[in-house]
Amino acid sequence: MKRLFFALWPEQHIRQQCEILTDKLNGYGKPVNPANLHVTLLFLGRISPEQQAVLTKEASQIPVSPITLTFDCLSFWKKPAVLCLTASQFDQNVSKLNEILATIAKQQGITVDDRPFTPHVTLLKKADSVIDIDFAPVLWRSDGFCLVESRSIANNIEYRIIERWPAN
Ligand code: 2AM
Repeated sequence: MKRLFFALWPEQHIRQQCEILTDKLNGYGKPVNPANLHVTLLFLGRISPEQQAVLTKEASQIPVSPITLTFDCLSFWKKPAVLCLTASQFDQNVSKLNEILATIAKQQGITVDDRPFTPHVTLLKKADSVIDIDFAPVLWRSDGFCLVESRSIANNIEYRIIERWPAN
């Protein structure tokens, strides 16, 4: 069994922009390792090899359009205690992709988060307050999506891309 999720993975310059912003937030929480920055499309949880094989096959058949997200807000989410980048408006292609992936996952008996999908990039964990700073919006262009494995190694979280599907 592997702990898996679907995600948008940033190009290097987007990762760097997020990293610069995270540095500005120094002292407000625990920064996410820059190598781990991403937009979760759908969290799957523990998945068997059989489920993974079906998910991979189905995902490869999804028509994928390029996605552009403008992350122009910093949001503090009290319950998970995170500070993340969010978008005041966003490309409906990303919501469509989330919906299709959720449908595929449910067909495999996987329980998925049914709350409305909000694309975001978690920058700080263990955050405890709203932060009001000026920053240049992060333009996140994505030419595809990935299936990613999450592993806990010596108290650190490590993500490994298992498969990538480019936009058509
Ligand atoms: P995030 O997207 O808000 O940062 C891998 O664990 C990723 O899936 C994390 O980035 C995490 O949060 C997201 N995620 C969504 N739901 C989750 C859950 N129930 N448990 C763990 N991670 C979850």
